[in-house]
Amino acid sequence: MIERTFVLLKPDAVQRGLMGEIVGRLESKGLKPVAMKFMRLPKELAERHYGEHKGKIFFPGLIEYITSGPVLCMVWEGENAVASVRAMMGKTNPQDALPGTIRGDLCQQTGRNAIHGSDSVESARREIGVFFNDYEIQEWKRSVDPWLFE
Ligand code: D4T
Repeated sequence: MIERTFVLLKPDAVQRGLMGEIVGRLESKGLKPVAMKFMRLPKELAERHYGEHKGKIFFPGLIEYITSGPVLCMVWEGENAVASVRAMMGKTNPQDALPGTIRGDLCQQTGRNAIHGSDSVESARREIGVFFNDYEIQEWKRSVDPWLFE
């Protein structure tokens, strides 16, 4: 099933110069970028995005970190894109993330885990709606698609 997922490269990924590496992995997988935006998250947006964690001990630090510098917000499309990107990211705690995953290969701690990806098709739809207007999402044909999709 072709799906879309919302992906956000966190301030640590930007500061560490890992945007190219991570975007490269998603491209190499054959996922198609349909939206990208480099921005600094306003506090309200960050708090809304992580609303489910409000009240937890790590919430204030999480909001401070995620709003501390620019992030790269993206929408990627492909076969089973939500689960596919989650698998490529690896477990939330980089110490539990397997080698070969983004967090397993590139990160040290949960509080600096480089990437967010939607955890369900439903949250992908919600997050894409929060971060992007319709005109910022590109429907485009890619000439290699017949070599990725039969
Ligand atoms: P995100 O949402 O950033 O893609 O992460 P995950 O989906 O993999 O994990 P999550 O929602 O459980 O955590 C959200 C965010 O909070 C940070 N965090 C989490 C933290 O700093 N300390 C913690 O103990 C936990 C559980 C990291 C990711």
